[in-house]
Amino acid sequence: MFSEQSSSATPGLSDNGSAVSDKYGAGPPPLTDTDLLEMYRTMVLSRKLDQRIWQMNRQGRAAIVASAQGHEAAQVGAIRALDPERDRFYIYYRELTTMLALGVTPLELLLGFLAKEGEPLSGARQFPLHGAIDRDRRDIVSFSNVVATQLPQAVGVALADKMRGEKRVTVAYFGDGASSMGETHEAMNFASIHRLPVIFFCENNKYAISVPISQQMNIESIATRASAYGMPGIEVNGFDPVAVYEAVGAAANLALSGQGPTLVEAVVERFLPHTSDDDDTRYRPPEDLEGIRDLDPIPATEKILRASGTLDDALDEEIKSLAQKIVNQATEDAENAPFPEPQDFYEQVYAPGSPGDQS
Ligand SMILES: Cc1ncc(C[n+]2csc(CCOP(=O)(O)OP(=O)(O)O)c2C)c(N)n1
Repeated sequence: MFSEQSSSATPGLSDNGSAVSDKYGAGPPPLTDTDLLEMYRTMVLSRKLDQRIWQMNRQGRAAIVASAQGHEAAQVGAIRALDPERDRFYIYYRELTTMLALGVTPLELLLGFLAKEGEPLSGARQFPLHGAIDRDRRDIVSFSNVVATQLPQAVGVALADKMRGEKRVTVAYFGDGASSMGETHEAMNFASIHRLPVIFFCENNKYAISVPISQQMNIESIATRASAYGMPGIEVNGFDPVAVYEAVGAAANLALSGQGPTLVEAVVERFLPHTSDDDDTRYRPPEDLEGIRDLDPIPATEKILRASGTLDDALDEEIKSLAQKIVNQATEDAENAPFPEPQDFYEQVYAPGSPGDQS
């Protein structure tokens, strides 16, 4: 539970979080109030950016959006436990907060949604958040929209890291729907056999587009599958950024100390439809949507920060208006940016000199 009454030294640390450290040994260092405040800033920025992109979609300016609203705490908590410069991130399309937490700017993200030049993942030639950012900055990869393909890719790169003796964690992000794919089985099985430094980070929002989790699996918790592969499985409340930090931190310690992969399941809610292209009221019964916003991790984190005296009205107002200002400026800059040159279309598609190369 996301509980302010926790007896833990860390405000808001959930029972889940403590249990993880007890069970899996050394967890990450305790978060300070300042850490949590910084995570809150990222969550607020992500929400405002997400709202803006959604609005631009409705205005016909952004072609498609897969919203991260409801996933912010899970994504920010996970990155906090990792090292953006050391680790590798095999994301999927719903990782807006992850991207911000990794240092990708709101402008760079908006350039992707508006298909403008300068977008760092694919030069704006792909679905938003698809492509790759290379090691010079961050190792962020999302080669394909085909669900679950990123899992075996992440495992392959983790195998390479292990063979080269490089100490890095590779995180494979995926949803509950992707957990039903054959690739997920293959990736987890292989990673466990070879004790690869991988974190399988499942954001379970209980829907794969219109398919509810009850029609995907006959189990309560995706994390329980881990034992069948011989690896730890941790289920955390994905609305609690501290619990997610604890779980991913414990998993990262296992990976870095040669003890192999972990499956972390962050249970969240999808506040909006799957993407801007569907209407969730057509397939989610009203009682299913009712009250989910009451669980919103942003006001919940705000409450904890206020209770610890870290946040007051003035600072909260400053954080929210700064985030809005950043988003407004990024929107203006992205709208003023040019579209890519048509002749660049084949760049980064074919290897230079290969038969398909037309650059
Ligand atoms: C192999 C494959 N099948 C179907 C699709 C269409 N599709 C795109 S996203 C998606 C749902 C994925 O749901 P989930 O993994 O739970 O992630 P979420 O979008 O809920 O975060 C589907 C079926 C696809 N991209 N690839």
